[in-house]
Amino acid sequence: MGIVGAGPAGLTLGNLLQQAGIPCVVLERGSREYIETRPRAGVMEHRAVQMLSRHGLADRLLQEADRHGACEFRVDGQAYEVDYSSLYDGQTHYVYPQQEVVKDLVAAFVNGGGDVRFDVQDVALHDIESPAPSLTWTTADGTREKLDCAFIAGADGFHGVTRRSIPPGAIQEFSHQHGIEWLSILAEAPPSTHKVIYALHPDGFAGHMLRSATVSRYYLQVPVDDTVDNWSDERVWAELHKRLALRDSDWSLTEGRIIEKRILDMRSHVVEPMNHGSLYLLGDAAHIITPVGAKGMNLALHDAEVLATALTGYHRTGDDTGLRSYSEVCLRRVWRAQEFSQWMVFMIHRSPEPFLSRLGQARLEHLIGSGASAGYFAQNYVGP
Ligand code: RFL
Repeated sequence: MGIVGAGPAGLTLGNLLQQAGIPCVVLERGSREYIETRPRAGVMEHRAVQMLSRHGLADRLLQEADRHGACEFRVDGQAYEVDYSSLYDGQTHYVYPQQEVVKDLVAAFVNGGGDVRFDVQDVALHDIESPAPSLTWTTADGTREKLDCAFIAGADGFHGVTRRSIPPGAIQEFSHQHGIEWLSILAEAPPSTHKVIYALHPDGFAGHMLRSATVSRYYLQVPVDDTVDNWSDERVWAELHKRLALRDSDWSLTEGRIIEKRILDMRSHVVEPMNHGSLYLLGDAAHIITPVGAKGMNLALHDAEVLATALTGYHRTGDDTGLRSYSEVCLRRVWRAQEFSQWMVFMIHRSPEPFLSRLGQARLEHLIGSGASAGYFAQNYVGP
């Protein structure tokens, strides 16, 4: 098995295959240090954590992660809490930075004898429509190497090489630009809240996400085509203070050193089917979703589990039922997550079209005021 990409998807797959005794090699463009320090996600669904735990991959996570069962919507300076855990069997999110997930997965894989090649360049896929595909790449010292495999897993993210190796027309690509842009900010600041905050403000959405005791993530909706250069640290904090402010409350936002600022492309993209010949795509290589609802890494982990189960079944008995249904099983969850994310995007952003803006407001009022709507939110937010 050749796996391209050592992100959460590729490394989870690698670990599960290794545990099943299926030999695999993971090819990663970055260094080990790069992947272990790349901050991205932080919110994990309970099912994803249970899956990692079943495979002995969540020991540190279970010790260190915070658990969250409520979030807060702020509208016109008023706070509304939604206790989604109590609405969904007591299930909670786990807050654990993605780079820590990656660190744990690399350690488990390498300590178990796993083969990861870091710093590889120019990965190329060959004969993916045959039962004997291969991968070639250039090592850090310039040597070209080759791996013959039975299957290739494309876990190299949205901009990777594997999806682009599929001939045009063999897969269908669904893409949607949400017409919204966020500035994503990571700061060395302790969280100013115990729960995620979604603030709706006339100047645009603002979010306060939790990552760790010393680092927090924030989001600001910014005009489409805005650039990071327009956002000095002072302007970022001023805007966050303004949009997150509460009336009649002594709540305040704690500032810290900003360590990352980037514009987020609020785009969704899904590939159907998620396999072609001997190539199976997983995680962001097959689908991306807006960060609203915190689903991307969770979907990546689900894909990895489904693919590992299918490959293990095939390896043990020659039964390819799991491989044939891989794409369908994953896509059902992917589309459900896309629908939920879109539902939330619509609710927490004010549209330039006044009618749509009022519909979004009505959706939020329904969520805050109705048990049925809150139940839908809870189930999809914490993970179906
Ligand atoms: P990754 O993590 O992008 O890993 C792909 C790996 O492949 C390598 N690679 C290559 N290697 C070899 N050859 C090539 N040609 C290669 N091209 C790329 C890369 O170096 C990398 O190591 O994909 P994967 O594994 O599918 O994981 C997906 C997640 O990273 C992603 O969905 C999440 O980060 C999305 N996301 C969130 N997901 C959640 O579930 N919960 C969250 O709270 C959450 N918050 C977020 C997020 C994404 C964000 N950004 C940056 C878009 C917050 C943010 C700000």
